[in-house]
Amino acid sequence: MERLGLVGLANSGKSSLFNALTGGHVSVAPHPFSTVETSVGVAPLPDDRLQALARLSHSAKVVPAGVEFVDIAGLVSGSAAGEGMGNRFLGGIREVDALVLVLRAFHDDAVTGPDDPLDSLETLELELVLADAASLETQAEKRRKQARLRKDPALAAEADAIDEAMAVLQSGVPLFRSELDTEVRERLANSFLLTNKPVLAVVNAGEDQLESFDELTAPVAAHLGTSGEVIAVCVQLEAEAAQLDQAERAELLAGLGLGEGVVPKVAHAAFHLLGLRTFFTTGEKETRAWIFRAGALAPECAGVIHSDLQRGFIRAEVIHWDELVELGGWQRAKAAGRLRVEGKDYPVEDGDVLEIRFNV
Ligand SMILES: Nc1nc2c(ncn2[C@@H]2O[C@H](COP(=O)(O)OP(=O)(O)O)[C@@H](O)[C@H]2O)c(=O)[nH]1
Ligand SMILES: [Mg+2]
Repeated sequence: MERLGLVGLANSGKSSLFNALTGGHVSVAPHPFSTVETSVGVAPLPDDRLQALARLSHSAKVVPAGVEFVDIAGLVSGSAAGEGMGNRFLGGIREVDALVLVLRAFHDDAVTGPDDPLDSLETLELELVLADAASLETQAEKRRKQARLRKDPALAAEADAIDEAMAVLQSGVPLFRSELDTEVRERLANSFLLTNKPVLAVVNAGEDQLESFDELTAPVAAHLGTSGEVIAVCVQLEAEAAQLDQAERAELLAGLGLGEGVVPKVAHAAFHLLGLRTFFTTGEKETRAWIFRAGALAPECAGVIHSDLQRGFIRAEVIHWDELVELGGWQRAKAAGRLRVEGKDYPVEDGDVLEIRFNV
């Protein structure tokens, strides 16, 4: 499953956001290093299309898609130089697919740490930049040596990309905010750099800041430009709401003018950041959302359900979810001749409902 890492300064609200996203129960405390262990949890992706399909099929079960989040300890200013717990624990997020930068805006004298989102972002960027620069330090030379030995131009190109990245990092700029070509950034994939990942910023607002979401996000949005989306969330409130049953939660959040809450928006933004799409399977047993990468072909999508379905893939019967709902169900769609039969080279689209024919 695709994974996002939560990064932020100590006490920015990462563990609280993790709990709000995953309904988990990670210990949350006003202690800079309360999160020593790395936690991984799945955030379900709310999707109205699922409910519509489930009603149609009288499904006994509904299974939403999910994205994984990783919660690690917080950075403090100077982590790269060994302050706090140092930055060792960043290893826990080297291999995630994207980062969520958690930036504190809430004021609370009882909770130490900075509470200006833009300041926090700048400190955070610097620590990540220093961590990346340190991990790249000896790599360009190693690649060049390997390139010579193996006469491999791809390794030489990688060494050049590392040099380019190093120059950017040395100017204090994280790669996600740099002007490096996508091609260069792709060549750095083997280096597992923290700042070479797509980012999404979450500004953690206090309950007394519900009216000022726009003012709180504006400076961060200006700083990130097109490099990343910014969403304001009152994390603590939504983490508490996540512990309630659905009706109580809806009442609490709607009462505060937060609609269904902002956390689902964070999960959706994360999903899009990763270039992911959803297809569905539906029947009496269950209606389920499955995740695939934009552009994936039918057999690969079948493989998301089960490897046998990919191995023995024959064809897929396909219809877009809204057409299926409009026609009133699978049998009616079939009778109306509206189910398409697609082969191995069909690029699945977001919102497709699939039935896979296979033989193993
Ligand atoms: N007042 C207030 N406190 C919060 C808010 N969000 C988090 N906190 C508190 O800040 C402390 C640190 O939160 P935590 O999620 O553990 O931060 P982490 O260190 O980034 O994982 C906890 O005591 C939380 O209750 C908020 O929106 N308002
Ligand atoms: Mg924590």
